[in-house]
Amino acid sequence: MTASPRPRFHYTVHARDGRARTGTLAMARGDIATPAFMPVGTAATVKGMLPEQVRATGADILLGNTYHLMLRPGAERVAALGGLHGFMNWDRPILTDSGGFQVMSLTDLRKLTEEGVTFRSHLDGTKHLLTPERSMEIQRLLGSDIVMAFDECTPFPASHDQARTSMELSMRWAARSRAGFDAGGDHAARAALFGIVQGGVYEDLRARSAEALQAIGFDGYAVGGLAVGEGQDLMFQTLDHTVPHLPDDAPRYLMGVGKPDDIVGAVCRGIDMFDCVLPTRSGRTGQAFTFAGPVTLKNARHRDDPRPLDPRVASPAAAYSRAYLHHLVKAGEMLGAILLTWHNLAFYQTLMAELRQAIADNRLDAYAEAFLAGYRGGDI
Ligand code: PRF
Repeated sequence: MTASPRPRFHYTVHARDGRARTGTLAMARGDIATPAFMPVGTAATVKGMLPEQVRATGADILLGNTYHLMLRPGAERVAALGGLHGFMNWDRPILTDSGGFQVMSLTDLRKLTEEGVTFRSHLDGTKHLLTPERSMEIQRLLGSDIVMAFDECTPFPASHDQARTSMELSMRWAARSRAGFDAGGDHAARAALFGIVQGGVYEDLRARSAEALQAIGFDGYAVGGLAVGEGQDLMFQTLDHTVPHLPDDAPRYLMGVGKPDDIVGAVCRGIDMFDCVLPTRSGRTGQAFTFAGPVTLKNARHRDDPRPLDPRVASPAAAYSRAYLHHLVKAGEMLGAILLTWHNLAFYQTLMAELRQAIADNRLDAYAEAFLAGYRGGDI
């Protein structure tokens, strides 16, 4: 008997609780347990962590960025070196963002046309053009497992008219992304393509965007254009009216979210995948996430505290006192950033595992309520 080959992309829902689901996304490079949190590895590294250490926190998949990697070290160079997986020594799935969002948030002097976005590099000022076709080519050269369509993240606030024009452009770019991805030969046969719903906070536009994407057909559906300043209430409202327009049998990904309480609320509203720089970036700036809320380690109150950060979170940081972590952060020691990054990634993965279990046990509402009470009312 030969082992059956792994699927290109197969999503199985194991259990449901309200709108939430827990499942397995099976891909050629491995399984992804959902709801999933994807650590961000923008520059072909999750800052401060070895890939096997990131894996040990429970991560099944990483996020990489078209924008950063096209500028440095260059997509063609990564391809010549065997792709992003070999380059960074991570053999499990990688999802890559398509670049438009990063162009808009990291560069000035950019120009948006029907064709795509012209911009100057934030590194050296060189001029570049990113189009749906080039974004698909770069993500193919990187060897991405989950490719994101090229979109415009509509800024907040935006009038209905602005949000409609922007969403319609993203939908035309989604069709060009589909065609560009499908022309990718071998890579298209191994990888998956996700569409991105836009439409600002407007219910009719979100519904039209979700329908336009399904008419094109994607493996998964992302909700973009949220966590851009609208606030949690409006983000949750927008999810409440967007998720019902998405197919039930495909994974749903909320891009760039978020804080632990954002994730819990979005899982309750039917989201399956997340990414955010928060655990890694906060780790480098001395902030730790715990089930009793965030802890700012620079604060003098931790100077003599012998307790570890959080008894529920297993990571090498658990061997150290808050007093020691406070000292490392105050002294600007590298180890402080490493330990806090590790702890934060372990915290996020512990939260995801607990959410998956709560859905499987049909007690998600009670779990979410207890989580929020602890997280918002915590004594730290
Ligand atoms: N589009 C893309 N990437 C993103 C976003 C988006 O709207 C967001 C919005 N939160 C984060 N990352 N392509």
